[in-house]
Amino acid sequence: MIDKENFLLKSYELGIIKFGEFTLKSGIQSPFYIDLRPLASSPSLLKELSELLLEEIQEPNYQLICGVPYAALPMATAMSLESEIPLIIKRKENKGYGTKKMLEGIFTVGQTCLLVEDVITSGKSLFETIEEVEREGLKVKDIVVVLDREQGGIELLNEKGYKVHKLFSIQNVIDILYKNNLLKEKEVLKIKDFLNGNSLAISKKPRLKYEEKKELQEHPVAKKLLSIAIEKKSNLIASLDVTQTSEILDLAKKIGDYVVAIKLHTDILTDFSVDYINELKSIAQEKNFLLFEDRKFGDIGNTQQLQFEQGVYKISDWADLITSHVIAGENSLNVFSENIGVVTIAEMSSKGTLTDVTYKQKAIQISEKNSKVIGCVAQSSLPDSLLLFTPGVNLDSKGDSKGQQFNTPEKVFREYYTDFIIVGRGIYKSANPVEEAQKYREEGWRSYEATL
Ligand code: 5BU
Repeated sequence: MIDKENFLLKSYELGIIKFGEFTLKSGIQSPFYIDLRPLASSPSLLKELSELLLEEIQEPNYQLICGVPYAALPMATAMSLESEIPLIIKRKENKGYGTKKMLEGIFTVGQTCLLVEDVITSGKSLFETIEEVEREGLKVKDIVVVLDREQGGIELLNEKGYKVHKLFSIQNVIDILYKNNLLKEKEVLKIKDFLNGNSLAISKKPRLKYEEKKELQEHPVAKKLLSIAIEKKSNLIASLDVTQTSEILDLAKKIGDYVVAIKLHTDILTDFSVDYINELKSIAQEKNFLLFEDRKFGDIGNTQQLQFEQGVYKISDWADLITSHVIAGENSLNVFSENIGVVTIAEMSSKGTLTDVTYKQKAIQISEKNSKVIGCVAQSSLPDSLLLFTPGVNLDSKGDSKGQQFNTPEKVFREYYTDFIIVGRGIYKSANPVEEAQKYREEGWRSYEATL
């Protein structure tokens, strides 16, 4: 058996995939470019490839092999030699003289033909080949492709009843290259953004407006948060990481008009009380902002439930939004109540965080599946269905001595298409928190509008 990963790594050395900025035939800007033709320059790799492709079809049921011109022709030839199943050749254009045949080779009506394709994107060239082959009275059941760009082609073919077998998807390729240190995390993120249809600078696709996001969201807290953003022209969440309830109440009154939510770490308070929470709730109501408890749950479901509902703080009684890690797996999120918006932590802002690309992808998968989750904390873009909350935002500092890394509002909107900026010390530590809150609100809104 040939090792697929090993095959890919050897092929990569031939330059079959390049990373950078490329304009595809369709005019789309892509962060990678694939050309499998150089494989034919290595007979040993071409032979390995043919064996891998033949192995993909567990129950061979074909009497002919045909490659989609041109890149798959040597592959189909090698498969024919390997399997001793005859090859037929599809012309790209007819000869213009003689027989005008589009298929060359010896075959009889009713035979089944395996199609071979190098890279599948929309499936257009495959559909053309299928049409020609079927017009000659042959049947197509199985199709084998080396690489799926994951842009919908396979689904279209499946819908029409063709069975598509793929050796690699672009995600597989990226994961393998990343694992082998051949791609940097930043490049991986760029490519995954592109594949998520969420590409930023790369495709120049405009971001969704808050109004459009509101339509996409089912959760009432997400809708409410977006409504406040639209109404106040603000995407600012102030993180009031102070230790006295009086400081929070004072700041909340002063800056409440400029924020969509106030984020809290209730467990750092030295004088928590139910009266304090009631007062904060009434300020929130009056000033129209939500209460966001940054509890970062990270335990098994049963413990999280106790931490959420019990103890001194009884978070479930008053929070509109909470943060939770997904480290304990998807079921650990089931304990939060329906009326609270869960924001999962997909990626942290601190230097050396363990939330790498793979972790983030898995966190997104869990978050997308769970109806209680309205979005994620992250430092890069997310699928449109999730709201993006970005902490580590400061206009005057690049970081602190304890690992925090700061970006400007402008950068996180331009590069990640964030939805909400979370600002802590930039506001509560400043000499004039009201002025700063106004400044971050304006800067955040201006940066959001610039990306539309
Ligand atoms: P700062 O003072 O602006 O650094 O405060 C940032 C806040 O966001 C603070 O409450 C952190 O606990 C919180 N935070 C963060 O900074 N980075 C993260 O990745 C996550 C939360 Br998750």
